[in-house]
Amino acid sequence: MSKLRLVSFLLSAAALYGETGASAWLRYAPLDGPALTASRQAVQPVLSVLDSSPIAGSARDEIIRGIRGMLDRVPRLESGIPQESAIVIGTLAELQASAPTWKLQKPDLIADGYWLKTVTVGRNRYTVIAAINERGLLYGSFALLRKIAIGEPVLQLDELSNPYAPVRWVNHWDNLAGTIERGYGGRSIFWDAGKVRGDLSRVSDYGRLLASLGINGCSIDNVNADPKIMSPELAPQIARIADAFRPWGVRIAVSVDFTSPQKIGGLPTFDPLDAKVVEFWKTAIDKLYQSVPDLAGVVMKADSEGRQGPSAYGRTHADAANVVARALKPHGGLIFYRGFVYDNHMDWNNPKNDRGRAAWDNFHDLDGKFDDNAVIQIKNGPIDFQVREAPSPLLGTLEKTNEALELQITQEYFGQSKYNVNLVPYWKDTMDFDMHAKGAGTPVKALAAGKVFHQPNSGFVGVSNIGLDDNWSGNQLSQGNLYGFGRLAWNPDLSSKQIIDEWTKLTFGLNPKVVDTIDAMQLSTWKTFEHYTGPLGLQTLTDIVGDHYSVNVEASEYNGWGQWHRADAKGVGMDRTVATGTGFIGQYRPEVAKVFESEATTPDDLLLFLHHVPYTYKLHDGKTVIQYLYDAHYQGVEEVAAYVQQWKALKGMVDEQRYNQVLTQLEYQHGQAIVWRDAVNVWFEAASKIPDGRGRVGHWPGRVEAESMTLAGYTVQDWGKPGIDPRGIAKTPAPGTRGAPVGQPGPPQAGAPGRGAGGGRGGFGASPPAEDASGGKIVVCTAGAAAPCSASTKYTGVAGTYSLNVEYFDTPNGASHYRLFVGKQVVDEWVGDLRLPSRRMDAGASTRHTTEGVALRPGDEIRIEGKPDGMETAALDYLEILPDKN
Ligand code: GCW
Repeated sequence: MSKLRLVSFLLSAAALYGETGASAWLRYAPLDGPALTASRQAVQPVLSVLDSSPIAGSARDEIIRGIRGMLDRVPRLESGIPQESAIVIGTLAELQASAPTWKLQKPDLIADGYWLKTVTVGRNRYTVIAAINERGLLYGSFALLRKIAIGEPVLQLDELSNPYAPVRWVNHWDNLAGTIERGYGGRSIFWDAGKVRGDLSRVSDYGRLLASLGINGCSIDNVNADPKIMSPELAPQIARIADAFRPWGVRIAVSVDFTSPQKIGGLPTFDPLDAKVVEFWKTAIDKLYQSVPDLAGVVMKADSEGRQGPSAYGRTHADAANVVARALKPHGGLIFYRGFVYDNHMDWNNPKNDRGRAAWDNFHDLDGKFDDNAVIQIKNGPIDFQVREAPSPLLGTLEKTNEALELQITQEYFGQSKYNVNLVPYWKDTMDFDMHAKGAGTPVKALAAGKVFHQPNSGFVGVSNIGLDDNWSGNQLSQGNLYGFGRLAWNPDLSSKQIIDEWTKLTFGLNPKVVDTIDAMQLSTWKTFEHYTGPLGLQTLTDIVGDHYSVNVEASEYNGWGQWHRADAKGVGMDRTVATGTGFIGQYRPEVAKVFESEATTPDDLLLFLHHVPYTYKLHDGKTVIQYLYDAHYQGVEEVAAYVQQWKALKGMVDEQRYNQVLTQLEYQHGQAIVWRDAVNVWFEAASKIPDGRGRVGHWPGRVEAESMTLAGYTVQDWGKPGIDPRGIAKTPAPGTRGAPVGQPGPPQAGAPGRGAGGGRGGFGASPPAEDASGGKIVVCTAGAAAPCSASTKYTGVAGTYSLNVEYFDTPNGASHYRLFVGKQVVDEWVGDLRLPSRRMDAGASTRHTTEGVALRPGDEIRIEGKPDGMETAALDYLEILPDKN
């Protein structure tokens, strides 16, 4: 074995033992078998790079790194056109100059696009990576390496790939302090304690990941912008970030605060039409360009969620965007002005009020009034990245204005970094939706890319999900969402299957069993999540005034945030029809509106997003809405349970470290899916008074409620009766009490988990909803760590081997210690020290610990001992004794 082979053998053995995930999809793991033979035959270990730019330098280094890793060969660098088979990287102009006889021409190639072409001259075969600009060379190099890594043939190439849209950006909601709003992958790679980090090596690594997907822009600070981002002392620091990204062809942008003229400029006003304000923006932007000459532009959130905007002076969003656009124009910069503008103090009693209308109401009249370097950045749905929304009608409305589709890669409403939800099928669903903006055949993707109305500065923006965590995104699987966003931004015509399959192979290798299992799982996770969180367009029934994570059916109601689902005793759903509802449906083009206006033609999965129907309303297959809700939640749980089993079957085929991490994640998700199922189903059964036709809701086999066990030290806490908040059933409340003091939700706190108090029974400070606890009660141990509490029960079933599930509450303010006994024997012990998003004892803190293979005989005493820690009370919800599956 050569030395190099030995090294790579050792490396791959180590890889099977443990990978951190830091290499993400750029692992360049050694190939073997036919894939290795074929690629070695096709790819020459000789490389010549005709272009001398730093970006082409990145391409060169990447090719060397990739071939070394995958093919166990160290490419030899040559210049010009080698007289032997080689990989040749160069722009078309350079290729034509160096190899005129090859006559390489590709008129269709556009900026950033690439052409992989095999040229055969005599016995020499050249693998050519051609482009018309440097970025294209880099993107083409990554594309070639991707093909090799996933085992595609590269012997005879003739592949042109152009980007679908010029704008392929990520936004970061990173605060200058280093926290990240809605970030679940650790702290910011850019910022710390108000400054740019000293060590920006992770920024370079990130630039490489972005470049591998063709992402060409990145905004580096929160859209809830700190005015200090424009302060002169930060400019040279920001320049360091731009320097770290530049070799990867990623240009930076900054999010700016609309009140900067006042807060940073010291002016008495920030009126966009005031001459001094105009001057401020010009000078401030000029200064930024002195430090970052290739700044891509700025992002702006104004008049939204407590941020000030042009309405303060009676000006329009066009006035606001244009004043900055004009300052950017001489430098070629763009402003992304966010379409996410709505009133978060709406009266929830008024059935005509609808947050869903807001983007369109605010912007459609302004079409044509924005400068040509202003882009309206529009979220995919009209509400806010919920599990399923109809596409924002504004996407199909603007004809004379650049627009960009904003997608959220970070899983704010999708279980954050705790659940496995691959968002690619969800995004595809929106992108492929035909808006009929100019007759049939105008899908969202084409509109967003400016193809329909010929807007040149359009495309896709994703709110990124990465931080300093080793694995970037807080868990191994969420990396697939950044990958998927990038691939879709490059080519939204790729299928979900293709994108997920690539990602799986790049991330977990080519073993067919591994690939098939992970592909199938990732393709289905969005629908699974929908099943157990918010089916039929009900959206996510999550704690929208709190952590955006825990189940909390009523948190959306009785407050001004407008994420209402209006479930009451008789029915559920938002009536958004023109005929009787908010009129939202009228914002679509007539062909789409016609389908949505009628319940009968509305697809079932959007029914409750668009209509209010009785619980007994029959879906297209004849099932009632209420029964579907029950069934879907059971189905979701079964699907997650199946993921656990499927993953277990991969033991030994995935490196141990990632195998264990993913298994823990899926098992946790399974427990949470049960919490969601029970809370939602119990709530709807209580509200509708229609029992589950299959008799499952409220009847949980094998469950022993903690409050019914024999308690020593533990005391019972009663969370009340599940069901509709009294505000929801009050027929004629006293004047002035309706919709009133629900605690004015404040603007979102940077880096904070929620939106402050308020809302249904979900706000911080309020007690958790009763349905968050099985049976509405839990037990808590307030005795302190010195005196552990215990809850015991006598087993009365038949003898056999069982799984014991203990449902307990894991809050962030302590690490309680648990022991599980059968008789005198300790059969398991664990510590409640997960870092969960939930900040209090509620459904989000409710956690399941499973002990498998426990032999039980009638009469055995099962005892749970809980030792509290810090503020955590070793609280228990229930014990469940289920026949062992194994
Ligand atoms: O959904 C909301 C998030 C806020 C975010 C806002 C936005 C950056 O909860 O955290 O603020 O969207 O998109 O501006």
